[in-house]
Amino acid sequence: MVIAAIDVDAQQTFTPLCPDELPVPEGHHIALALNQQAELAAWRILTKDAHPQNAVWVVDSHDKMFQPLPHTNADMTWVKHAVPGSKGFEVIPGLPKVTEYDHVIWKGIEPDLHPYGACFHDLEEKLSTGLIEWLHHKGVTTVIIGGLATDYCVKTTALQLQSTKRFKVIVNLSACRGISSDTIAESCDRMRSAGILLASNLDEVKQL
Ligand code: VGL
Repeated sequence: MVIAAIDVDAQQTFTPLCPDELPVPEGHHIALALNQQAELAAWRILTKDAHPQNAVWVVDSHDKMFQPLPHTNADMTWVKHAVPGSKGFEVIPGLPKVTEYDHVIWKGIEPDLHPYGACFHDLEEKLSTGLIEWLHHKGVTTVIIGGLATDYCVKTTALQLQSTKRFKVIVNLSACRGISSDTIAESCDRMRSAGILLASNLDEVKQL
């Protein structure tokens, strides 16, 4: 068994440390759980949102979010977040430096793309980021996923990896936080029915 641990978008933009961006309640409290799951793994991967501030999906206030953007490769509007060079782009306190990871994926760098999953640059899932190929090349058999947010990028990354049928995919919920309890519950149902293993804590991860 070769395990990889993936820290999905564990960035300050998705925490209360950046209230004007996309704060996920308690998003800054997952560093310890991410570090602990990484101890089980041979490889540790970080994914980071990296968005230009003038992306096509950017709106200037939170109440204009979630508006559909038809005919684009961004499904809806969001406020500016995870702009390289800003505080929100940085990983949450307590995580290793970027250079200490074995592999890093930056996503959403193009102004007209807003992917959620870490495996593809586009929503149609045609342009691989290389993550699936990297894991395969390293002989990875099991991936343990944590990060932000459970109901968006964690869910989509887990579903993309699961659909390859190449890996056992475990989502460690103690190392994740999500935006709202309704969408977290829906996301968990969706992941479970896709065959993804959901663990509520590290002990459960070890038993899977
Ligand atoms: C995310 C909403 C918008 C995430 C990214 O990382 O889960 N959520 N952009």
